[in-house]
Amino acid sequence: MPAPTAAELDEYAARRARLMEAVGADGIAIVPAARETVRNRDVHYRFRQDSDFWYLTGFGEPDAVAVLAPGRDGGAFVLFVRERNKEREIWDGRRAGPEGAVKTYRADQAYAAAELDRMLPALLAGRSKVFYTLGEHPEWDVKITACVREIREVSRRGPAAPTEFVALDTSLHELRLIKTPAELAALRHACAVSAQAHVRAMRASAPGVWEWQVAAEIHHEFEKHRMEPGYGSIVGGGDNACILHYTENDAQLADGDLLLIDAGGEFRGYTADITRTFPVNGRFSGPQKDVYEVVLAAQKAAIAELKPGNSSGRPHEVATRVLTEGMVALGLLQGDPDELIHTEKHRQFYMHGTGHWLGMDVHDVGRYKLQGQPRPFAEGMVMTVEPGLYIAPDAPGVDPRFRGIGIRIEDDVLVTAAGPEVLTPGVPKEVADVEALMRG
Ligand SMILES: [Mn+2]
Repeated sequence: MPAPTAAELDEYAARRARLMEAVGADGIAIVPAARETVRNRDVHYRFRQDSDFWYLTGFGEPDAVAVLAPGRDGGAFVLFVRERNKEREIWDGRRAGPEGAVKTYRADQAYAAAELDRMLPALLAGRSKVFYTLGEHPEWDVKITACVREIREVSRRGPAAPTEFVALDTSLHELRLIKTPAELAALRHACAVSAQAHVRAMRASAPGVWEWQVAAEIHHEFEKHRMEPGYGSIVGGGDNACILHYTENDAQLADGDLLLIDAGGEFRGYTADITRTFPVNGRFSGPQKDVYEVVLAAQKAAIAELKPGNSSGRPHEVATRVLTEGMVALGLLQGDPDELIHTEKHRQFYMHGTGHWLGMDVHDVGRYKLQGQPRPFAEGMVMTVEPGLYIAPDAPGVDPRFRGIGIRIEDDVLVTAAGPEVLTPGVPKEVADVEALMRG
């Protein structure tokens, strides 16, 4: 994880201040960092910081905990971090230690992580609400709940014990849902490089090439820009495009097949999420083009709905409607589109949603519904728009020409006062533009 810039550190401080407004003087927020995960024997997976923790601190080490205690004597922002250790640092790399946490990361106070157990009772005492998401960090769940129980037992004599655990969904995750200009700058960069990676993948694709070789082109483009995949890249040729989360990427591309690529790079914590589907040999067949144009029309209609005040349920409604009308026109379904949607017949070929929030997590945080209704869009929200049609190779009662065609088109869209802004226009999606790119 890159060291934070001064501007980023200012931004993290502003985010903490905003979160503390929501937490209030009688509350406390506890946000653990990610832990390292064993890959095999004594090797770890590449470390990725927890998004909530990163959002608030910019601190890139595992096994830390951030505590935000508004009004606390000695300072509201307390970081618990790994201690410095000459021997370990020679093997595993530098550590900031408590001193670095204060100096570099602007903690008011910082302690060794091992001190948290000892200090937790004093931090929690007198706070009625604990903003902490139970169930995500089993180790901390045990410690924190045990500590609350302990305070309750002695609270007849001492300060009041917390009475409420509050998930971070309604506070921190609502902040993360609305992207700041700094977040959008990072996301725009992630989107631009990811679009470039898709262009490169289109150019590298041809009959006989292997899916993993195409994936390598994409990942090379990411790494050249100090990025990494924000999620497992999907590179699925032919029938594999009909497997929604296909990540084996181990088949050879065949002449006449389509290739579906769903891949996005992460830049300074923000990931793009782009899908394109194109012909391996550079030319759409008639049936491929027919299905593709339906998906593209659905995607454009859905994107147009991302306006402030519009229901965030609209893109899916609109996409489903256009796709279902298209399925009827192509003869994939028979009947009245409204009735087909009502009875969910469209789900045979379109079985997923049309989009999700996007940000530090590819399926980003933020509630989709308020009071049981899809929430309205607001400026600064970013959502993917990704309709598709998937006609299984053994789909019953389907014209054989359509069998095995899987198509998804996905862009990342920012809600602005002026309307939807597509952040990923750098990779073509019109039939003529895709074919021209692959000819060139
Ligand atoms: Mn997506």
